[in-house]
Amino acid sequence: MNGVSPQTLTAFIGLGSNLESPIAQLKSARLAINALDNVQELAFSSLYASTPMGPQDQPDYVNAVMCVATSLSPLDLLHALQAIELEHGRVRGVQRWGARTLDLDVLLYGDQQIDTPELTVPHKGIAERAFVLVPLSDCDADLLISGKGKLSDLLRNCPSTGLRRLNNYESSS
Ligand code: A4P
Ligand code: MG
Repeated sequence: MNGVSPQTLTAFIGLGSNLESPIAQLKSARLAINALDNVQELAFSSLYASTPMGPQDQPDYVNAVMCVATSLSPLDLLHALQAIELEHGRVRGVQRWGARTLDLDVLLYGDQQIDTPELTVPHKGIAERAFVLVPLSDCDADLLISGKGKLSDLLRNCPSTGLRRLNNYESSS
């Protein structure tokens, strides 16, 4: 240790679930993320029900976005989130965009643009997905998305068909 603390950045995490009590999955994931070392919650969006992108023969999703301060590297954050997915019964690779108990995506990591085989940031598709943009806006409506522009402009160009805010989710899991 040289006494210099690692740099802390703001990251945004996308949460999604459409199996085995999705609302409970997201609540539990939020607790697990908060329990990580070097990760601190700054904001958490409303929960949203959304019709599936991809195969239609699967249940609707529940989606949310969490904003955190973290000194984890982008890859360490990804690996920590993947471990939480596994703890929540995630089974990978059966069908592209198929049903899942829990999906945790690194949407943004500061203003960094990362393009490696294991990690793409901003998350691909971020600009076209209402189930990502709307909850992102709950966390920070003035967000600038690296390489894509203002969140408010992206939202204006993204239809929110099939997205429904869950107002009473405390009691509806
Ligand atoms: N990976 C690369 N970049 C990232 C990143 N920024 N965050 C790699 C997370 N992972 C990233 O992911 C596949 C690989 O992506 C990982 O090994 C990682 O190294 P995965 O979680 O195993 O599989 P996936 O999530 O099925 O793949 P994909 O293509 O990333 O799917 P998406 O984009 O996550 O979409 N419909 C609704 N309504 N709501 C949803 O939340 N989600 C999906 C999945 C499909 N349809 C949906 C929703
Ligand atoms: Mg994913």
